[in-house]
Amino acid sequence: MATLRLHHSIFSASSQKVRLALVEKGLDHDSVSVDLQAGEQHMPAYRALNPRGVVPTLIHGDAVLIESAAILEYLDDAFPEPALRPHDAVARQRMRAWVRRLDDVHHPANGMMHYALLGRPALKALSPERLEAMLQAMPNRRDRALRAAAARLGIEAPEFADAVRTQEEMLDALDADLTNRPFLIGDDLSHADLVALPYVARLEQMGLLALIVASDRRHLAGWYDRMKTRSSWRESIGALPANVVQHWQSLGQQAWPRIVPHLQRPPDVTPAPVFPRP
Ligand SMILES: N[C@@H](CCC(=O)N[C@@H](CS)C(=O)NCC(=O)O)C(=O)O
Repeated sequence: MATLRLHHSIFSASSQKVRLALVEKGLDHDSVSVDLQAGEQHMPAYRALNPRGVVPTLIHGDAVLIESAAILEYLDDAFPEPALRPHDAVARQRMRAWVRRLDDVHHPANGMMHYALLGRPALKALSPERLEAMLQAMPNRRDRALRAAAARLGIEAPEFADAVRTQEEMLDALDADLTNRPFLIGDDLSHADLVALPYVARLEQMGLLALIVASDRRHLAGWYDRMKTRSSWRESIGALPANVVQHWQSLGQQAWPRIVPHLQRPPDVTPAPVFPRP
């Protein structure tokens, strides 16, 4: 079998989707880390593989594969077992609708929350010239505008408030679709679960677990617990460095009082502190 080589960042939600799928399908692969903070995604050699300058990129033999959702489809086409797509046409359409929604709507919101809450100190540490050069290197206009708002205004940016509401809507929609079924599209794990998981997990990693486990989102909370028992979780999202996640959680918890006003339905629990108070 031709080698699979994944160019990715362990911190990237889009990369995590592909890593989850590779583990679920039992596919060995080589890993090439792309340091997004250092701007390696914009180096000519990487941009030749992925012209948008984003991770992940999967190389399979001579094939260069970009776009995480299309990569998941490719993996199921090239390696049909175990299947991560339902056979039924309606169920498959529902899966693809979820994947499309998560990519189009919730991926940018996740990025905005990530950079405004967690990435801002690093963005603020850049000189104005370096920041401008980093923004200009981003080929996608929407991504660039969101990153500029995160750098300039952080969680005070109107885009941040919008992103919080967008992710709150995602949690409600996930909870609704998980009512009386173990996975988003029914009895079996599918792309929809693998594409949703990194965004839900990032909220917990931002110290916002209270949003996920709010008592009226118990279907979602149960699904999240079940997803965390899988080896695909342990080998990807669950393996992020603990010190980084603790740092992120403390940043998110500090910001919690300024996040609550943006929520339509604040949870009935407040986030617990990561570190016990003396
Ligand atoms: N639609 C793309 C989105 C990829 C994407 O946005 N990746 C982010 C990380 S999650 C990235 O590489 N960002 C580059 C940057 O921050 O400059 C996919 O699903 O592969």
